[in-house]
Amino acid sequence: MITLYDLAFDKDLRPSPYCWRTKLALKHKGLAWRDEPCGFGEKQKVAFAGSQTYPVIHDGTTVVKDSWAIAEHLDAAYPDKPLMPDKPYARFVNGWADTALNVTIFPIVVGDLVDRVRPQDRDYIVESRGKRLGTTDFAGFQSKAREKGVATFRAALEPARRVLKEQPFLSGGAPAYPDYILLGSLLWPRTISPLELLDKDDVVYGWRERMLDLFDGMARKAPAAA
Ligand SMILES: N[C@@H](CCC(=O)N[C@@H](CS)C(=O)NCC(=O)O)C(=O)O
Repeated sequence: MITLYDLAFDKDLRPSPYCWRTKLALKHKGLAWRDEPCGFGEKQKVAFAGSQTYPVIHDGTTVVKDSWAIAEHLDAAYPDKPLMPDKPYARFVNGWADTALNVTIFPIVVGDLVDRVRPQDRDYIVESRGKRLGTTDFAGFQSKAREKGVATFRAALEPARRVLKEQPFLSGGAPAYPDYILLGSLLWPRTISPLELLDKDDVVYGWRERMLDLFDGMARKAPAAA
């Protein structure tokens, strides 16, 4: 049985875009897992993997940290239903989401995110994210960032839009890891912020609807921010 160490917020919200990649990849493979929710202050739970971040999986005797390494492991260990039939394309989407997309999401939801961490993780998140932003006025920072940030985020989605105008999923006629990467990024704000980031007319909105329906609506049913 696989154990997944997944980042948990207050009220058991599960926002981590990287953990979402792994959960969707496991579902794609039809694999069941044991869920181990972990707070920011519970890194001792993943110390056995030498990791400071989530996700981590324990699969039999194999320990894997980092969502990309986990996807590679799953394709090697469970070759049916490949996650990455076109690995260079998947690697490109992974890098695009990490460096061009997630960075545009963080400033526009950081206040909502800080409000929803577990109470025992609040000091850690205030200190670590405060250092990153140069302020602990997260609400003020978020409000200022939204003035231009939503448009910046939507512009960053343009590469996906161009693909989704031609085909129903980033991976073609059916979803695969590139789609799970992008959905993970969009589930992050959906889980911790009431802000709707997508316009209903956006082709990405329609794609997200199809993705939310996958696996018996797993992502749609996941607790989201009120
Ligand atoms: N490259 C890593 C990134 C993982 C990552 O940054 N996870 C965040 C949650 S979204 C984390 O665990 N952060 C811990 C912290 O900030 O202390 C991956 O793809 O798994």
